Amino acid sequence: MQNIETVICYVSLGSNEGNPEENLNEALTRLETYGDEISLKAISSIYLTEPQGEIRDQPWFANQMIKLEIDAEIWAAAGFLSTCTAIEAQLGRNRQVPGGPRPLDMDIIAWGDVVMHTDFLTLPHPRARERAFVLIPLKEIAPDFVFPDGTTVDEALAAIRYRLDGNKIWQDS
Ligand code: PH2
Ligand code: MG
Ligand code: MG
Repeated sequence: MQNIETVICYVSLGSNEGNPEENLNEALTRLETYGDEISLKAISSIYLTEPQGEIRDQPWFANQMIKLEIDAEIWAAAGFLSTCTAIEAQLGRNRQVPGGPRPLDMDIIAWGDVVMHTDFLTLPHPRARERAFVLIPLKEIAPDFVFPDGTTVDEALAAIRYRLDGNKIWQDS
């Protein structure tokens, strides 16, 4: 029997324009129906999160983490990234305001334990471990997740200041 090489990939979904929950569900549907080479293994709850980064004055985000198993003989991380970019565009994303409101953002957080840095893709995601809106949904579906340098999700969360109340996340930083 053929031994198919697969890779486990974590993708953070975010939306704060249009109907955020509908946009996240639409992204999941598009991934689920993409083809045999992508299989959805786990889906976190949706969290409502305070905007982080340069632009704080924008609507709160709906954020979610998903775990995918991907046929690594077909896909390299860069190829899968262009699939994510295509789905973002299908949901109406235009890149006119960097860091501004968007109907859908899909960020590859980790691709197996690959560590890479190029102009268009850095793995693991360079800001993942500073962001409660990434770490808390990640912890929900992968409590034992460890970054390639050995940092656990709990250690990353212990290093930042955040507040979690039900499905709401605030972060002081
Ligand atoms: N994404 C950003 C910038 N800031 N803040 C929250 N809470 N959630 C996001 O997904 C997010 C953000 C850029 O991609
Ligand atoms: Mg992002
Ligand atoms: Mg992005």
